[in-house]
Amino acid sequence: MPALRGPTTYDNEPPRNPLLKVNAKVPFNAETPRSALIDAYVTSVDMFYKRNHGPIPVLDDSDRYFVTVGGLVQRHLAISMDDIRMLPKYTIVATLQCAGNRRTAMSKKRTVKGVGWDIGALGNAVWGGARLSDVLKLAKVPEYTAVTEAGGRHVEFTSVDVCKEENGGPYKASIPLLQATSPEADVLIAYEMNGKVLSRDHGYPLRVVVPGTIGARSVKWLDKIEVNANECQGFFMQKDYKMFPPTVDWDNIKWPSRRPLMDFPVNCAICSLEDVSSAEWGKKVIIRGYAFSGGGRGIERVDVSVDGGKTWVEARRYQKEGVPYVSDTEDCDKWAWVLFELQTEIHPPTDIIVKAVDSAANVQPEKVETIWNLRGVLNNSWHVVHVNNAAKKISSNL
Ligand SMILES: Nc1nc2c(c(=O)[nH]1)N[C@H]1C(S)=C(S)[C@@H](COP(=O)(O)O)O[C@H]1N2
Ligand SMILES: [Mo]
Repeated sequence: MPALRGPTTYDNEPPRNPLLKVNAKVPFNAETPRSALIDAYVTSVDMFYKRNHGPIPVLDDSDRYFVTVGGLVQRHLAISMDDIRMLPKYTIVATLQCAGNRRTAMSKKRTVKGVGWDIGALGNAVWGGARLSDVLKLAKVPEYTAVTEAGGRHVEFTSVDVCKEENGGPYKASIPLLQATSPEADVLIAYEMNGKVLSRDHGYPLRVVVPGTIGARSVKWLDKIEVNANECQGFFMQKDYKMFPPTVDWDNIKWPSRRPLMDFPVNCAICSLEDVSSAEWGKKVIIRGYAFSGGGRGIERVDVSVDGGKTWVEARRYQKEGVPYVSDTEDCDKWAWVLFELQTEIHPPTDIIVKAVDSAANVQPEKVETIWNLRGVLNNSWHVVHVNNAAKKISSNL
């Protein structure tokens, strides 16, 4: 069966919500505006960020659509949508985040390469589908396999869309086989988002969802699953989405010296206020935002300062409306963000700062310059909103 290939032109893009903040038109890259991020615990599909590297494929889920499973496994197969739907269905609440989230703030320190993103290149959704571990069992790879008899250690996902970084080839990525075959890692071959059939922008008819891991590994418009000896050699694994120290720039970069990014670090951001706001002395404001950590590590606490970092108070936070976050209970959405809230008086001019601590006691770095990297990935420095004194501003204008 010939591999499906997506279009090479942008004539057939799906309709999109005009309220999204568009960062690049082609390929289409858009994020959720700050205030809309905290509208709900589960992000609506149309306001969910969209991160593409090529034109959106035009596919249907009829019997012409198959995903092949092959490589270093005992049994090779082609699975249809019906086959996938016949496997036990799981739904997980998981936050998907682009590694480039908050890149714009990093680029203000020193230029970085990549699409600019404010704080909205993430969203929280209810994903429904089959577990990758169940799909791999059909290929005779048992649960909790780190290496197959034939020496397979990585699971590579190849998509249908084509992108220029792959010289017109398909987008692809891989994850370790052990993660793929561990049921509790919750890696899904998803066909639903928020209870509805996946939309074209988000990978219809099938996408991978690798919770707790950078968005780049959750391959959309799935075409092929392959168990290989080595990790994927594609552009997005080997020449992108890696982290370098601030001393490395384009003239001294050595791509093979670093591993592909996987888990997220702890991060949080204020969504209820714009970067520079103004308020009167003594005004009460509501500080709301999201906090999230990778690898299934929960959020332990979110600290807020309204005096530029001199004193801190803990925000009230919730995993689901009314359900406090407890990392080891059944109803805990361990892959999902936490929303936080604090109502307090502020005395401008001042900086409002947030920083989170995750369940492994990881903290966020204070300054973005200490984690600056040439690709502008994983900016998880303290998030700061500057508030001017509204009264003073008005009088100085008189
Ligand atoms: N096939 C394919 N899968 C892909 C991409 C892509 O361009 N093509 N982008 C990746 C990146 S970098 C991210 S952050 C997420 C974005 O998923 P979303 O558009 O559903 O929010 O998809 C990932 N999967
Ligand atoms: Mo991404």
